[in-house]
Amino acid sequence: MLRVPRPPPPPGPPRAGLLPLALLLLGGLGSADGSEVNLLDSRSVMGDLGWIAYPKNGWEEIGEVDENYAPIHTYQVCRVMEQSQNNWLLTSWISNRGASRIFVELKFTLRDCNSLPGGLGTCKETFNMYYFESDDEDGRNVRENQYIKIDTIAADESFTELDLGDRVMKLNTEVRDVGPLTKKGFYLAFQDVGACIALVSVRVYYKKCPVVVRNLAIFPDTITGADSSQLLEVLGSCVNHSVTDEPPRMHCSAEGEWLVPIGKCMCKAGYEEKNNTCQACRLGFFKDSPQSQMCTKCPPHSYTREEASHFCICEEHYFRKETDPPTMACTTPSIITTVKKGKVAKNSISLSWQEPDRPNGIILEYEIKYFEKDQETSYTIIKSKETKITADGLKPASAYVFQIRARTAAGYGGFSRRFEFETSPLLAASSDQSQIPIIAVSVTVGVILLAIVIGFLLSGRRCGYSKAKQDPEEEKMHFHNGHIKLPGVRTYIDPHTYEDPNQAVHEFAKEIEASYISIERVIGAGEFGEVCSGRLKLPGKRELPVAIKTLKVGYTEKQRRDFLGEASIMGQFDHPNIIHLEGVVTKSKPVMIVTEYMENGSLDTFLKKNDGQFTVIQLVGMLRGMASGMKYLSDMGYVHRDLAARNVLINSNLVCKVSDFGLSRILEDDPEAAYTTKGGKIPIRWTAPEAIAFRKFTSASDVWSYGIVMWEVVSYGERPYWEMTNQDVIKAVEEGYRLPSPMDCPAALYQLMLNCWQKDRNSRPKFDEIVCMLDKLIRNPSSLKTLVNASSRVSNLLGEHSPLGNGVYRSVGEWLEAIKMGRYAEIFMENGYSSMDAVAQVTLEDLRRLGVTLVGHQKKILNSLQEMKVQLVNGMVPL
Ligand code: ACK
Repeated sequence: MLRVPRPPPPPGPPRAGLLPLALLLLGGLGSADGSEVNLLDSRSVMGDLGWIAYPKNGWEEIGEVDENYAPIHTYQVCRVMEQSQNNWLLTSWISNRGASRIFVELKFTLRDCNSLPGGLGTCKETFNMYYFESDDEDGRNVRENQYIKIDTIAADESFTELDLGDRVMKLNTEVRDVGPLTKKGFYLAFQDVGACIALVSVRVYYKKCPVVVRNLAIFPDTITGADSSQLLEVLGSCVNHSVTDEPPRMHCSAEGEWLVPIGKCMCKAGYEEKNNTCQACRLGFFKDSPQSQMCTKCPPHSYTREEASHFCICEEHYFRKETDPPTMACTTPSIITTVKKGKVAKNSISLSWQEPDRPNGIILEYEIKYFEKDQETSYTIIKSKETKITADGLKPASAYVFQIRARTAAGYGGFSRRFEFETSPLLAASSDQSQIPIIAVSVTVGVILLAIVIGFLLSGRRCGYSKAKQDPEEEKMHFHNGHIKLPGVRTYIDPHTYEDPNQAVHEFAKEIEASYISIERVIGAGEFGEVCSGRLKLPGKRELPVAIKTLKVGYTEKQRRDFLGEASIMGQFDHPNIIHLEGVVTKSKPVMIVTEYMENGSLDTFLKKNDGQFTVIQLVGMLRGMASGMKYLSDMGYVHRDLAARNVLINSNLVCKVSDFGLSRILEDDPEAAYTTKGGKIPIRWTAPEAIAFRKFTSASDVWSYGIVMWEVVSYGERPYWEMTNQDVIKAVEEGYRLPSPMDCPAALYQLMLNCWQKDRNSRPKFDEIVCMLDKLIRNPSSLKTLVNASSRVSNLLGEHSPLGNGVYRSVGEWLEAIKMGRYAEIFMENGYSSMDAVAQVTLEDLRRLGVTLVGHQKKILNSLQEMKVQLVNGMVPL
């Protein structure tokens, strides 16, 4: 607000009206800050102030208005030349609004007496301020001596005539406090005793500590205490959705400042602190108690239905015990708590347990893990549908640790606590008889061993395979360092059955610290990132060359899952012809899968590079290794689906190992992942017709693929079906055509290939039979000397006596009929051409001799034979 400047003062006796008001403004008039509450501010009163001045010739109000015509309430008095001045100015009643200590801020100018010519005798440079307390407005007319003096007010700066001329003047500001006040209000009075004063503004206020939220408690506006050193203790009240055991406190100082907070409120369950308020936990988050700081994400298998949740509800079929903290994941069945020891023998312990109280769905099976005490890295898992098992094959007088968990449709529950039981001692008899049982045991063990060896040899000779006798309700797997150890009924566990893929990877793969790995060079590109070679040095182990598959940066969660899925599969296998997983790096980036290093890389490339370089026995050795690895996988119940030479690795000793256990292929089982012909996920040339047609992937379809790999090996990496399109391959195979024998292929091997490609998958050999057959060939190398030669290839082509005896043209008559030359059938038969084998040798001379004299007929017959030969040479053999 800009005030209208007054004109310069006229000469003559000085009057307070000579004040340079414009300058007053420059000095600033001040205002209440946040902790001051005005009770009166003369500058902001628009109408009459209602103040009383007496005697009449004392204080006078200057009738100025500002540019907005608002009155400027300035009182002045300047009776400096006269004796005995006693001029009073009384304010109107001022309510103290409950404050017991108030402040009065005066802004005024005061004339320097020395600058007054001749006025020195009577001129004063101070004035007095008084107050009088009253509960109402009727108390103003009391006697002067009833007013209580607050102070004599002197000016810090007084002005002279010169200042007036220069229009330079400083405004004085003086503040006095008054208290304690005991009534509802008061008057102020200003007494002039002969000074030249202009009272520009009077502001009366009290101080308060303003409302504040501290430690989640609201502390209200608090008027400071009556005493200037008093601290008022104030109780806070908790903000919405917060609680406390003991109300928090703070202290309000006389200056209107909050000091020394004590105690705090906490956001109640379901709410968390944000910007001094308590906000509801979002959906999917919870906070179980005021003591918890923040809302946390619902643990696995739980959710919230509403905001501000105290806990998360378990998903259907998932469960959390009442005694479990709400931060605990919901699991499937509740945990088995009671396990009882049954019969204990030297080598076995029988156990039984109670079904969990709340199995949370039908229990499909129990998994019993046990190991010799302190030997946890080597453990056995038995699966049982009953609530009892007998663990056998144990050591006498040894302690074993058992843990049991249940599985429902929703997955596995947690393992029970550990139960420890001991087998009986080996010798129960007294010491003097001890030799007898030892001898007896030795003899028995000897006999058993002999029986095992004989049994093994016999079974080897028969090329047979028999699973260990076992309770059909039980499955048993042995693990060592996380790897399945001994044969028996072994089962591959699909990582998809794990709700949390990370759990699967950590169950089957060892976590390796990245610092133990040194990467040397990039050796190729994998589906998810680069493949490198390097070295692995685990503490206390010797350094190993390794291959390192990396997951490229910027991967999606699904890619990470699929990438590590391979490790979860590979980690379950332990076989010399299956690529061995050393471990994974998941705790740092890049995520890596570390496997044994195979010096010669992938088999297809290796064979192409070394065309014709190996003996047949070496090739059969490679095939035998792969068959053995595949037998292991099929025994585990694992179907590879992508067996091909490119997915087999070969090391410097020419040992072949099956590799590539990517998860994505298995996703084909997902009805959503439809089979596509456009370079889709099914490797057509290697895949059995039933797998292509209706996705019947089995170990028998792996056998088909194995036959194709045999063909790739013997042909040193030739591409199956050459450049034929996938569609043509599907059609030809459906119509019964098969790949021809590679050049110089031992007949026995080609026979085996054809067997693998039987349309009826049940007629295909099993991997154990393949291993057996290849072993026989290796033991008897001369059996590999008979090669499939051109004529036998034609013989195969023509069917009747083909290795499978199942040709397209089942008789000479049928063939001749097919080419409309049926009239010669009899002559052919009469002349000894009764089989397609024999017909395959027919020449033009033979035809003439047979009486086929028409050149057109000769051509037709010979062309048909030639066509079949060309088909053969081009690769297709009709079965
Ligand atoms: O034919 P390669 O040299 O053999 O090129 C591929 C490449 O990485 C991409 O897969 C090679 N490779 C994969 N795993 C291994 C391994 N364990 N040892 C050696 N080379 C490997 C493969």
